[in-house]
Amino acid sequence: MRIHHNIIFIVNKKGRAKMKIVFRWFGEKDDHIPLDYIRQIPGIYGIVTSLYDIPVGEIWPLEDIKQLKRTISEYKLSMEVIESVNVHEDIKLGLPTRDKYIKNYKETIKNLSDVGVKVICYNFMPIFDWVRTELDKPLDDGSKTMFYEHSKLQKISPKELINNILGKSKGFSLPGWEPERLKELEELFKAYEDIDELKLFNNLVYFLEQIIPTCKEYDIKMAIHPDDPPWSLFGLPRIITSKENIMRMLKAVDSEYNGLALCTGSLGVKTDNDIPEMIRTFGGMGRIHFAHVRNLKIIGDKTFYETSHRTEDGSLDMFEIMKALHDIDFKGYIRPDHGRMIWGEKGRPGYGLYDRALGTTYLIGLWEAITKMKELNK
Ligand code: DNO
Repeated sequence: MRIHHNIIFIVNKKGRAKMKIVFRWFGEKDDHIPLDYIRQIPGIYGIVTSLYDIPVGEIWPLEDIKQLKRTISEYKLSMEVIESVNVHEDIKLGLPTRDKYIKNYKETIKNLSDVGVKVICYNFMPIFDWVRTELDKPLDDGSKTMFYEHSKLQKISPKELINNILGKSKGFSLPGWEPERLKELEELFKAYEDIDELKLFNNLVYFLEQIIPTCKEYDIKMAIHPDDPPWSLFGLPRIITSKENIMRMLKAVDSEYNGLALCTGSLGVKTDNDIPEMIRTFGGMGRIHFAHVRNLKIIGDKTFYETSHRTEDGSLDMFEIMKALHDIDFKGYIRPDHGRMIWGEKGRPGYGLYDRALGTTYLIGLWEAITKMKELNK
């Protein structure tokens, strides 16, 4: 009877856990992991993906979106989260041409709503997206992982960083490191010379003020991804790095459609970011629409590597993170995030199958345990 009761507690009418577990996939052409494998991971609800060959700023054609959805649906997986619809640099820079790109962004929102997309993940980081100094650092157990060392970054130029990273990508495209985005590096750095944090923030607010009414009309929630890592790189401003500036951004356009993709790994490398507390605050406001959950080990000042998802392996307490999500009754989308390369897998750095699948089952295990402990303690 008790077991029966607990099952009712954790699943909704359609028999799914309340949080929806999704898995990032890079499309048939560019992902070494078949959808058929992903659907075999216990508890997977859907796929998080993107149209990778549409240049940033252009409208995503409805037919291409439908095709992508058909491919994913064949495996009985949902496609309700897009990561990412990237924001054109002219919008971040606040150039007069931004209005054209914002108009296009709205068209893309409409087209995505047509196939049932519910959340768009995006970021507002100048030039670079996520940054690491090494993609395949060997760990003691023989696995390989991504590593960041700020002192090393300070000694190299942006160009050297790009060569190091793209040279190690094993032929896979890396999200945020699209060559066309990086080819005009010098001009871009010049354009950002007089953009400080406040100007960048104002440009973000301008963008949101324009698009949020469209999101509301088409029922698509925006989820901004925090800056990874959450500090300035090469003198470029970064503005989604802490509880205070995330709150400022949410308040500036105060709509549930203006939300957050809470990424534990991005925010968690700064020790004064209390992730469970952020989850309670922003989740309590109904503004976390998507969560990326992973662990990492801080080994020095602005120096860290990515670990397995397990609490003992890293610096973040995964139980506390999942408990905070549970306490706010999180019903949004959650995905395991970067994993190490294990068992000889050759794949896109951070996005192998095996370690992310292990991460998924670990998160599900924590969720189930928290649910049942709460029931027992009632
Ligand atoms: C890296 C990812 C990011 C993320 C974007 C969202 O692995 O977490 O590239 O997808 O910042 O726009």
